[in-house]
Amino acid sequence: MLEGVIGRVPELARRAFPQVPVPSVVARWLALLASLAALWGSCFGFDRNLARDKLVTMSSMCGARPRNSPFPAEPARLVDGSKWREYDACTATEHQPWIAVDLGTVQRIEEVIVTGRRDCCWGYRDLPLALELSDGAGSFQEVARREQPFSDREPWRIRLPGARGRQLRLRVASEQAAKIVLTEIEVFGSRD
Ligand SMILES: [Ca+2]
Repeated sequence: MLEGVIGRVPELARRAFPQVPVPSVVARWLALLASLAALWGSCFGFDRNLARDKLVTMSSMCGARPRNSPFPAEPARLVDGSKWREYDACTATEHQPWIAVDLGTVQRIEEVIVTGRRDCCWGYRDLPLALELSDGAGSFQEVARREQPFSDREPWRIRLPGARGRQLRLRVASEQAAKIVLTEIEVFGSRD
């Protein structure tokens, strides 16, 4: 985020003061500063998707294949960074289905973004959806709950300042038969 703000300063300056040229040496220094900010962020793990390519487990799998994808729906596609398919993984219809992501170690978590399916059926048999955290050694604790439908265009964004955890689990907290259909799960924070 910091990189993007700093990197846009020359452009914003030109828009605000079109008659005043931004010296190239200033632009170079700002670009260098943006690079250092990016390096600093990557070193400390800020603004990084901690869930990318991590282990995903599910209570069951639906066995379906999205219409616009040559690949079957499968757990690993929920953390592949891709959101162009109709959906990437789905559970069977069952009692309280769940999908979990193991970050490998306990991490500081700032935000979780859950991207829903693209094609249809938002909120159909997948609500209320609970987000739960675990340190990997104990039980899961619920930290957020979604009662309203969400999709690929309007994902579920959960701010969790100060949260820590190793495993995240999405579970339908309903006594009715349910299923979860998602496209991507992203977790932003930093390593301890
Ligand atoms: Ca995906």
